[in-house]
Amino acid sequence: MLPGNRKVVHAAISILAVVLLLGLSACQTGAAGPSTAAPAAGLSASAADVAKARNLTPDDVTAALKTYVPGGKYDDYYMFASGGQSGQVFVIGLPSMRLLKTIAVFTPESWQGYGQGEEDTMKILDEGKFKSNPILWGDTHHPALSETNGQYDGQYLFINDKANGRIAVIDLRDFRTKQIVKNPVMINNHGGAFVTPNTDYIIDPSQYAVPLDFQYAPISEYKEKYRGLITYWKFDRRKGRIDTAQSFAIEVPPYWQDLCDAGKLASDGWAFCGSFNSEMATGGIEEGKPSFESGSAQRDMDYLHVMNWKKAEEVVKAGKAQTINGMRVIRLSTAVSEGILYLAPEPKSPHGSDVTPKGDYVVVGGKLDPHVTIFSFKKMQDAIAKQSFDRDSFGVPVFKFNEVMEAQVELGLGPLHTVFDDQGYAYTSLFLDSGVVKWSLGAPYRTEGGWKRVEHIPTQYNLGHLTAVEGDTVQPGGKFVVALNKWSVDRFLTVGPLHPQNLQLIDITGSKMQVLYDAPAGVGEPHYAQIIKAERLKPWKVYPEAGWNARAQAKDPNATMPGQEKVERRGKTVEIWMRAMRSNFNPERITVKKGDHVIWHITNIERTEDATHGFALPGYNINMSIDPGETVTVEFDVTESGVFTYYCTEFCSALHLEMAGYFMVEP
Ligand code: CUK
Ligand code: CUA
Repeated sequence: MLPGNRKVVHAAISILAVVLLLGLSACQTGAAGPSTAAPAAGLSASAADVAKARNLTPDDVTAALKTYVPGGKYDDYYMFASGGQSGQVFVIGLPSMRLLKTIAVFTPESWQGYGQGEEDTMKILDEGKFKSNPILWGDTHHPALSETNGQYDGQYLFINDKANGRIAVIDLRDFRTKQIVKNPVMINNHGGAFVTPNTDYIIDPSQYAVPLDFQYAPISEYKEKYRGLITYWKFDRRKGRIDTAQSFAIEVPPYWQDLCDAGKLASDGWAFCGSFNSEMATGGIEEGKPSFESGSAQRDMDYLHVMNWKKAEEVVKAGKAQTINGMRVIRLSTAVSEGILYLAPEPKSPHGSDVTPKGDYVVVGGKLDPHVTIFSFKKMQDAIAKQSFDRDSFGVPVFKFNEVMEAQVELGLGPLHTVFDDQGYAYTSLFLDSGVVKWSLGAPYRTEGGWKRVEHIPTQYNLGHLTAVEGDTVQPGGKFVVALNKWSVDRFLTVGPLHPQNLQLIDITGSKMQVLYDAPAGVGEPHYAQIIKAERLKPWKVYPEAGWNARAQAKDPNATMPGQEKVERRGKTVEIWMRAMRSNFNPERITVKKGDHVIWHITNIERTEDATHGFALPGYNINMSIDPGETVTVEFDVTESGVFTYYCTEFCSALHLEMAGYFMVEP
């Protein structure tokens, strides 16, 4: 559609909205019956009747008009939301809030055939194992889109697994996971993934301090032996992979490091990570000692970690890091002596650490403080120049709070995370007060009224993160905020004691914020999400050529085109090259012996959009999805004899049920 036409349509919609609203208000005041509500050109005369019959208020109708995306029309934005304990990523369209896809990341997913036998996906999951323990789930928290010059570029998505200290790489050409890296030194993480402005690094801080390298030390040696670790995973954009050999980490004190954000523009080359157990509480509630909950909330201040990662990169290149289990680690003493690590006191169990669009300030929430605290990057630099510090008990320089703090804004109870719009406003989630607070940024963002609370809108309920359109980039997009709520008491039909999470879409364009839509997520707890303009992505509709290997993003050496189908036996190994198309596999009969080893390649030669085939082999825990153009491989030992029927699991044509074959295993 031409932009001009689009404007006309928008204007028409606004007129419709106004007409509808007028009609509705009239109905509600009883001035006019529904049947006399003025019909607008092209609008069914019964629309007002529908609204009345369904008990919709004028606000409901406006919200519906703002979010409804007719079938066949596309959403304007993609939202990538963490899937929490599901270990996956949700792809949601905005403004409709329709769930478009769940990307399988840390957890096997059978529709996509992820981790259900298909070799490459098994290898990806296997990369994420801890020593010899396979790990088949994750606790995803923070998705991070790749950036170029501080703006989302729509190429890659990264996400952390808090539970097991891992980061995954997703390629946004095919929305599939390509790599999982397990931190070789640290068992958990939390504050990742956050990318530097050109995606040189993915920042990944640990959460709960432990001895590095999975060593054992009694908790009585907490201060001496336990540590935090902030890892900088090097991303090789050309290969689309994290390069573990070029990555490094910084050892930090055993405060429980929390969320990070990368500096940008003014603060490019720096990173900021909060923490919340600077008390170094070690728990022991069972022995009558203070619990972690109370022990870690004793001091008035915890520490924002301020790191010069460009300097750290140089120090590593100069060979001053120590390699631990393959990871180059800058030891704490080196980080201090080289001027890599500083701390800024931050009030009361902080959470969130969000850099403003120009990179000049860092906003920190306080779970037990009604304020957000805004730190000035320039003031930090001044303090470093003047060497104006205190020291913590590890000798790390600690800025004087009043010398680096720019402002504090009282917002309400439990401020957590902050995102930004294009008008110089910030939006902060309030966990305890269950709402979003809009507040204004000071100069240079807004010339008048700076650093002031503007407006509060309630959400249902217990809001964790919130996200805004490109709201953590150098150029936020405005328009929408999404509140990612933890609880949804009484919002939806009851589905047992485990309620859905509630994602609420909020319009921020008007003079007052308006909740437009509740989108329950019944598959895991989204923590953070990012919203990107749809036009920034260039995803494939089918793989570039038939015989494509999705992991390598290249032609598969075992691609099997018509006429190339075959079965070969080499000793006890049987290798099959199979072709799939509507509506048959070739070959359709395969005979092996119990005790054989099978290597089975299947190529979907279809070039038609969405002509996906599945492949299920019962009894062997195998299900694959073979997307249009894709070649997949499965390998297994033939442990049971009998007659097995393989079939296509995707209803691909009228004769899809006939897309089947026999796998005969002789005793
Ligand atoms: S944390 Cu979940 S609400 Cu993991 Cu970002 Cu704050
Ligand atoms: Cu192919 Cu069903």
